[in-house]
Amino acid sequence: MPDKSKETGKEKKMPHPGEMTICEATEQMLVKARKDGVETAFDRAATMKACPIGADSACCKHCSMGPCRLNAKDPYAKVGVCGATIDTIMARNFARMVASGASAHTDHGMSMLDVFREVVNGNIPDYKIKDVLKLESVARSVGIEVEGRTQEDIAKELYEELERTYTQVDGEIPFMKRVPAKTLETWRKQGIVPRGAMREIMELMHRTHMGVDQHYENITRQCSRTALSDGWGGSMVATEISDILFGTPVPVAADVNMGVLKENMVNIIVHGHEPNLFESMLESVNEPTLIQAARDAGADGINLVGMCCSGAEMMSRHGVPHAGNFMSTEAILVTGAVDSMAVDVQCIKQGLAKVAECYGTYLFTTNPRCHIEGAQHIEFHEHTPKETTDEIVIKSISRFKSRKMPVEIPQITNTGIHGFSHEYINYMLGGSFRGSYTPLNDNIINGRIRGVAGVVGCTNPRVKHDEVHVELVKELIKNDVLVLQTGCSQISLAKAGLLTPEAAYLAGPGLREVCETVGMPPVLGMGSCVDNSRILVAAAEMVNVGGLGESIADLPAAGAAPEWMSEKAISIGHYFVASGVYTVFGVTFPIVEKTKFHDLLFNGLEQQGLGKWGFSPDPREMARMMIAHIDKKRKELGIDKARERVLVDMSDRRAMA
Ligand code: SF4
Ligand code: MSK
Repeated sequence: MPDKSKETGKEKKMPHPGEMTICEATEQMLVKARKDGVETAFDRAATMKACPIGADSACCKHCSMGPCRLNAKDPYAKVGVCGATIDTIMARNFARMVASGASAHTDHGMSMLDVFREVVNGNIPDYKIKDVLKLESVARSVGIEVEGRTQEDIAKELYEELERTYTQVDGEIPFMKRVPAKTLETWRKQGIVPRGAMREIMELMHRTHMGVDQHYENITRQCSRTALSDGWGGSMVATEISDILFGTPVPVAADVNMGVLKENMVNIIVHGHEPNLFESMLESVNEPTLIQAARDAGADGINLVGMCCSGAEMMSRHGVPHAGNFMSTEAILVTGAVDSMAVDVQCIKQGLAKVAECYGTYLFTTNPRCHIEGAQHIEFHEHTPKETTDEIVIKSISRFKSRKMPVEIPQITNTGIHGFSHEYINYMLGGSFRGSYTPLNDNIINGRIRGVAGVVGCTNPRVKHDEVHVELVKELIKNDVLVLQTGCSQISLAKAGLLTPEAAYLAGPGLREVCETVGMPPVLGMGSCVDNSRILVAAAEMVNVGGLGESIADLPAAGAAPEWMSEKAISIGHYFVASGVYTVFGVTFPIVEKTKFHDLLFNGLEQQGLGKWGFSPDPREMARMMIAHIDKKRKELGIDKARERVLVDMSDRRAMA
């Protein structure tokens, strides 16, 4: 590709793709893209320097008296034209990232709830309630009586109840019933229990308008309330309703990486976040008439593949192969083997349109919220889902027939086990009669497992793709920390081969023993980025089972998003922090150090009984910080010295009597 830095007269050597990613398939395609003269986000990140003032969040453009730029090196030297201080400006910018991220998850969850209502009312014959047990357990968890009632009755009441998550203007959202009592008590004391997601997001946008909330502590409170309405609201509803409609994941072997594309098949990729489109596409590619049409076109069949988060969800539920995470979505089109990519919402790079055009691949947008200039829009209607997906399959077959570009598919595939829902972990550890988290807590108490870490989030071309995720997770499991994963991070580790039971050999002796006994990987993949709510439910369950404190903040646990890039990631990070979890981000942290707002996020919130933020771009340092926190919590719980579980025998029982 042309080196733009030369055009502008500034000499800047473009790094070799091998310096930009550890994913060999992505590297191979980036090399090919350069040969083909095709530009990707990796190239743009290398030539476009990030704005340092924006990176520090030291600028404000909330009104036309500005934009105002403050000096990150001397943050209290200046204020904005209106007098806004660096703390106000940073808190407002940070809060707006949370508002945007939370609204993405909330709107996704609301779409799922719309589908649920229409299915329950019998208006979408193509979908039905697949998981009745999950329907009942979610209903029970929000206080709905299920005994002796019809499925339809329960579902209707559950819809009414969960709608409050979004529309309620006062009171507490339904899933507050799942929060451990002491955590909830802290939130009530702080005034951060969410009323309804729409209200919280609206209020946060209002408060961050010019001339409204100008105290960073008060802005942060509403920021926490909004983030909690995402994690325990919008995201949790999205996960639970998707499980009810399409099935709760159980472990399944699935292939990951670009080798899942097949040269002699019609390759269709679905990329985005909402499972509806993908579920319907799965039906369409199994339609005998369409399979025959593909054969008539000379193909061996139709190959459906996922990417990004809806891909992670479909892989977890159905074992659909997954071609790669966020930073591989342009690179995969360079194979020339993709006949179409259908997208819905979130993390869809506009750059895909240009790359797709270069390789004659169809790029279909399907959601009314997401059109892209240069892409074909075929709207997906929930009431007639197969009309859209059938049309996409037919167009993909026509592209296969007229493929002009040479095809080059990196022959790399990694098989792993995915689909560890909270419900399955419960069953896996305790069996069907004694399903519970007790064995997990016991193994944490006796020290075999040092603690639990959630490693999640995006990939980002500002760091070496996949490397920070992989190095961090390897370091954590080596130190006996069990890792839970979602989203693009899960795909990074799957490509590194760590989502297999055999990867236990990389774990410390305690974690390794537990993994070998249960037959589980040391890294458990739980699904997409909205499925981070599964980690919240697991954390609540660990508290409820007992022995590890009374609130989520007491748990020997930590979280990380080592290669984050999206506003959704900031919302996720903040709902984990507000829930009581120490959460470490990599790449960059969008505020200025040595300011009052920084101190509040990195220390003050913990003193209020919540969690706290941490930052390091270095995976080993990140692991050290997380492990130190886990050890601190173990000490506070009095379990810092490894203890074997004492088995109670008959003489002990007699002594107790
Ligand atoms: Fe500047 Fe204040 Fe306007 Fe922001 S709100 S742009 S700090 S004058
Ligand atoms: S897709 S939000 S890049 S995880 Fe959920 Fe991946 Fe991050 Fe998007």
